[in-house]
Parts: sequence; C-alpha cells; structure tokens
Amino acid sequence: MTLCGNGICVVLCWFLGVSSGLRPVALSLDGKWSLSNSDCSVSLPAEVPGCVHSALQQQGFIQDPYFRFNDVSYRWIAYDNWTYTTTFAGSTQLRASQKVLLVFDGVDTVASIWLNGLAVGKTDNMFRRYDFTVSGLLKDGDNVLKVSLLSPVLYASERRKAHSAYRVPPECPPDVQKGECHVNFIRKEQSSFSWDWGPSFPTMGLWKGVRLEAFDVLQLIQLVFESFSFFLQSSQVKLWWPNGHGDQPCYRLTVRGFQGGFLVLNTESKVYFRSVELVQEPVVGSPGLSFYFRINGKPIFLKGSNWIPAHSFQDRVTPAVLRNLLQSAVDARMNALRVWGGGVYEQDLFYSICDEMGIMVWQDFMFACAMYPTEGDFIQTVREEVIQQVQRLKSHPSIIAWSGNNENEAALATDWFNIPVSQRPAYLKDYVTLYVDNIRAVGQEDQSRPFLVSSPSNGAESEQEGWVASNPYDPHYGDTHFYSYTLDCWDWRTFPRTRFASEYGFQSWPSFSTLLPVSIKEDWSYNSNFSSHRQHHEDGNLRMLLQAALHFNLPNATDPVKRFTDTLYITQVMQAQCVKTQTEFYRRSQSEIIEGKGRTMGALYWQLNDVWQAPSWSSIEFGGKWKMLHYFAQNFFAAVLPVGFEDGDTLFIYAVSDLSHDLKLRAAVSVYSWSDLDPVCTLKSDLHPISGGSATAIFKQPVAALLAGCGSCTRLTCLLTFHLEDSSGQQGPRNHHFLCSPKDAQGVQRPNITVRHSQDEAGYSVTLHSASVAAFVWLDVGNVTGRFGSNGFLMTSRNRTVRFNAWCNTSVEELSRSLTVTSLRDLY
Ligand code: BMA
Repeated sequence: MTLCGNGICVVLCWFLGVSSGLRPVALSLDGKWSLSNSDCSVSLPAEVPGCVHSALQQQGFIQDPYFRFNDVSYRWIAYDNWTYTTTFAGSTQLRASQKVLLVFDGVDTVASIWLNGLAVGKTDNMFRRYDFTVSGLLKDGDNVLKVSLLSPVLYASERRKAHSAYRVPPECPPDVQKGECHVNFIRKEQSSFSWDWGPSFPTMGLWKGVRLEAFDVLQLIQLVFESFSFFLQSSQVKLWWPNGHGDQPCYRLTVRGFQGGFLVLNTESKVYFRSVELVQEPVVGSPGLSFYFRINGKPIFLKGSNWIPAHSFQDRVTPAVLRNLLQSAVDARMNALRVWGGGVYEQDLFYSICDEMGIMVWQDFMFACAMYPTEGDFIQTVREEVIQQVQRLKSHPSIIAWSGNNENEAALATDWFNIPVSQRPAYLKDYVTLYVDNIRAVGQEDQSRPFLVSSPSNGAESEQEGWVASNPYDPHYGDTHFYSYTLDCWDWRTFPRTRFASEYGFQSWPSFSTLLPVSIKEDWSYNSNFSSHRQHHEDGNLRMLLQAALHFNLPNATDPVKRFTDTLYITQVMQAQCVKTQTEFYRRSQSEIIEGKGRTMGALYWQLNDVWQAPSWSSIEFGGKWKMLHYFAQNFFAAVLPVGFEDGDTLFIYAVSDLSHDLKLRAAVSVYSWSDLDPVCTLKSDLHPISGGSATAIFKQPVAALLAGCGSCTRLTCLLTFHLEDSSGQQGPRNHHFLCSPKDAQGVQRPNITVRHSQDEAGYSVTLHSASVAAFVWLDVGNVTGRFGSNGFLMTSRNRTVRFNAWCNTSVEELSRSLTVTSLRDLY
C-alpha cells in the first residue's frame, strides 16, 4: 500500500499473505521435548524454543558455559549430532483438516525432520522459517516428531571439502579466537564459531517456535492487499521521527474480512509513516558524493553504535534484556543502531522496540568478514532467507537501510585473504552473484528504503566500479570503518574525515563484578591465563595498556586484586576518552569541507553490547552494566554539544546542534589549576548564531595567549572546562579539554573523596565531597544492577550529587556497602 502526499510519499509495507477462510487450527509444539546425542549416551529433557547447550546446562550436564575456560571444554557438544523428539496427540480436528503444515520458525541449523518415522523435510538455514506439509501423516493418538541435527562444525567442514575447485577464505579464525573453521559454508550466526569479541559456541537447536497449522483449502481466501491502494495526504498523518527529532506516533490498522455474513478475518497491526532517502550527490568543494540520510525530508546525523548478538544462546535473549539494552541506547541519546552482519536478524520485538523508541536501524544481511560460496543450493537458501526476512521486517519504520554484508567488499578490494591476482575475477564474480544478482535483486522487492551492498562501501561509487571499489574506505564516498590501536587516539588528526563513520572503536575490560561469576581468584590478574583466554583480539590486552600509557600512569598497586581492578578501570578510561575524541571529531565535521573532506553525517561506534564477559569494544557490559564509555556517550551524543580541540596550538570550540531550530550561543571556558577547586579564570565568547543541524566554530584562541591572560597557569598545571550558554543559561553538557597528558600534569592532589548516601521519593543518590580536582571519577556498586545519572566525570567542585537508578530492589545500606569510588589519582 502506498501513501502519498505533499512532498512525502510513504510506502506502507503491509503483507497479510494468505489467510484461511476460517482461522487455522494451530497446535503449538513448544515446551518440553527430549534430546539425545548420536549414540544416546546423553539423553535429557529440553525446552523448545532452546538449544542443546542450554538444555545440557538446565539439566546439570554442564556448568555455565561462560565460566572460565568452558567454551573450550565444551567444544565436544558441537561436534556431536543431536536429536530432538516430541510426542503429541493428533486430534480429530487436526486430522480432518484438508491441509496441515508443520511450521518451524527457526531451526539451528542443519536438520532432517521425521514424523511418525517418515521423512518430511530438511533444513539448512537458521535464518529461514520452514513449512512442511504433513497432511495425511498424522495418526490417531500419539504422533512422534523427530528433528535430527547435524554437527554444524562437521557439516561446514564437509561443505568445505566438497568445494574443491578453489578455497573460500578464511578457512579458520585466528588461533587467538579459539574457534571453529569454515563458518562461511553454513547459513548460521557467523560469530557462533567465534569472533574477536566472542566465544565459539556453535549452537544447535530449535531456536524459535514449532507448531502445526491446519486449515481447509477450499475455504482459502487469498487476501492480497496490493489490490487495494489508500491515498492519504501527508498532512493527514503524524510522522514517525528518530529519537531526538520528534515523536513516534503509531496508528492502529484493523482489517476485518467477511464471508457469507461471517467474520472470517480480524487482524490488527501498528502502522507508522515516515520516508527515508539516502542522499548521494555532488558536494561543493569536495570530490566524491555526499552520504547522508534524510528522514521525512530532514537531513539527520546518525548517532549510535553497532549491535551484536546479546547472547551466544539466543533463547536467553529475553524481552527484558532487549528492552534494557535498547533503553540504554536511547538514554545515551542514540538515534541509530547498525545490526551487524555477523550475528542474527533480530527477533520481532527488537524492531518493535526500535519503532517505539525512535531508533533507526541499519540492517545488514548476515554475511561478515569472509568470502562465500555460490553453489546453487547455497544461493537458493540465501534467496529464501532474504525474501522471508524482508517480508518479516519491512513494515518497521525503524529500519532505514538494508546492507548486503559486513566488510566483504573491503576484504576483496584490499585483499585480506591473499587471493592471487589471476584468481581475483572468480571471487569478484562470486561477490556480484551473491550480493548483487541475488540478495540485492531479491531484497529490492522492498523499494521503500535504500539498499547498500556492503559496509563499508563507497555507495554509488562502488556500483560504478563494478560493486567492488578500489578503495571502499575512501572518505569521499559512502561509509567507512576505521580502527587504529597504535596511533594516539587523543590526536584527532589520525581519524579519517569521512562522510559517515559506521564503525570505529577501542577495547576495554568489563568491571570486576561482571567477571566475578565466571572466574576464580587465580584469574584476577591482567596476566592470568583467564585474562588472555578471554581476549580474542591479537595482542588486545597489551594494546589497551599501550594506548592508556600514552596519557595515564598505569596502576602500580602492590595488592594484586587492586592492581587488577585498577587496570580494568584504566582500560575503561582510555576507551571512553578515545571514543569521545573520535565521535566529537565526527560531529564537529558535519558542516565543513576541509582539504576536500568532511560533511560527516553519522557516527556509529563499535560496539554497543557484549555477548559474554570479556574484553571488547562494547560500551555496555554483558548483563547491562554501563561502562564509562556509555556514560560518556550520554554527553558526546547530546543534542547540543560543545566540542573543544586544538589545531596548531590554537584552541577551538565548536557548537554542535542537532536541533531543528536556530540558537544563539556563546562558549564559556574555565581554566582550573589541577591543585585548586576554584577556577583560575573564565572567558566567554560573543554570541554566535547556530543553525539547527550544524557545527559552528564559536571560540578560537591560541592556548599560550589564553594561559598568559590567566594567572600563572601552564599547560602542565592547568586544564580547561567549557560549556555553551545563551541568555537563559547553560545549553548542553559541560565538556573538558586537557592541556597535557594527565600523567604529566603537575600539582595533582589526592582527592580523598568521601560519600554520603540518601534516599527520597525519586530514588537513591550519593553526594560526593572532593578535596581537589579529580579526573574520571568512577562510582561502582558491584553487582547491584542499575545506573548512575552520570559517571566517570571530571570533578571540579567540592560537592556533587549523583542519582542512582536501581533496576532491582536495593537499599541505602546495600548501596553504601557496595559502593567504591575511584579517580585517576587513586591508581598510583
Ligand atoms: C569490525 C567489525 C567486527 C569486529 C570489529 C572489531 O571489523 O565488523 O568484525 O568485531 O571490527 O575488530
């Protein structure tokens, strides 16, 4: 159905497909099944939906798979074949129906299905729903349904062997990931064979619902609504807006169908209205093309992060887990998430929550960091996967773009896998066959949103270059991914001034309380076997310390546990400060072209969430606890933000505004001595007009001149804070700028922070009292779940009150028992 109006044409993607005249009789087969391995040496009850690992744990056959080194200890599970069996009664009504379908909403992954001893079908793709006709196979009394699952690891390896013509790299993940090989040969969550942030748990199971649907064919009514078109003026509907740009009003669409005077159909669905365009057009003063999203005609800067699977075992991703993570995204003022292509197409609820919260979703298809085979059966199952996923998801306004894969264009273009030049054409052909001729071709059934073939890509320019650009990271086109761990992340010059930053990031460790349930005392050191085991990125632990050491003193406590927890803390400080610097660089680059580059219109850092308790790029730990980075994101994604940086020893302050209306703002800069809580001096710029959706320089002064006019300050003894204000007061958060690395700062005192706890109708709060300027003040209440109003902050006042929003029942006593306060000066 297409809705068009003045300036806006809204395609309402609404498919009811085929519905029976009388509602189908549905018999859910979810619940308790039995499960056994290939030689029946292990048999146990198992929940459906669920997976083998979860069943084994629930029945006490294995410990928590996330505990210590269990990912490796439990490798055997995925090398075995497993059979799920259930028995159900074939009711008269079921058997009397003319058509009976056995419906699997999700089988993980390679299975043969047997009903009463007769083969009814096979599956080979975790991302498809499968329907098998079983009319005539049902018996009176007990019916036995068996699903026999092949080891995904052995299956992938067999498929690899069968593909003898040429290799389809990578063969195996790097050793540091302790993973399994050939995941690209099986249509399953690619990160389930391990990733650089995640364990190898190649799951097996019935991960979504199973049911029988029975109906009478003669009464079938084909309801194809593309025979109906409703035209509405856009002025007649309220539009869906991304978070921070307006509301997300929804309409309820009720459809009732009558046949012979009887109500035969009654459905209700939510309908939203919005338009999306991806603008790729010439940019004045710059070679290349723009790359930005226009929602309802308004250019929007995408602020957010990248989403990975929230658990290795999808049956544990509960509605509460999803809500908590997505609410955390919104609370950090994000308006967009990219569902990354190495995980899963998320469950319906994920997208419904994104619709409600105004989170725009860049949806990858599930292909990542690899070449893929293009045999007929592989292509066929992928086509079906794409058809089904597009149909399932296209009515969600939150999804603003499809994207064919993660980094596979870049992998080919920049030769990650050492493919000989003579063989390149074959791989290029396969690439175009899979992503262009099939996924894109099928995906274009949905014309209502842009389709990108890869991320990163040069967008329209990649297409011009035959779908694989010579440099898919070209900052003049499309989106980029950028990682550098060795360069100094405080130096914004190291970042590409890209059109759209869809991935960038730095690792950190999660907090001690998150590691506690999966570790024991001997693990609690940075050099323990456990610490290196959980690190899946080559030299990751060392790289974090080297990056941190550029600006901070590393912990030197003699108590080993304190040294460990201090080290976890410093990695979070490093990560937060690095991603802040990079994100602020992207946000302030939105209105400028410098040396032909700029007009950045998106900053999606890598990565929002974690799959287990381990070091990673995430800003939220497994379990939902916010890292320091996530608290920083609350500020660096604020609608109105002051950004400070130096260029050639001159301090610049930009005012960045995502608002729709214009403002008049001035910058107020305060200079503090590290040794004193009272500002040495405060400077203010003139008021400057700030257009809505822009970044404007409003303060510029050489640092030397600024300090010369401010008492006896030097770069080593002083630091800056700054904010924006208008006649009504401060607008947006306060920000800070260090004039030297904190490790070189002079006059830094121990803040000896003391705490007072209180509780009122609104909840809990802590009031901190500090004896001196304190940097990166971190409040941690261990495993009491919840979050602080702010955290990781620079304290330049004697007192500061911070609220704690508890996610479960707690008390002042528990909070005061659990609270620790750490600041930078406490580490050495
Ligand atoms: C990008 C992602 C992921 C990876 C991350 C960190 O390449 O697409 O594959 O986890 O970098 O290395």
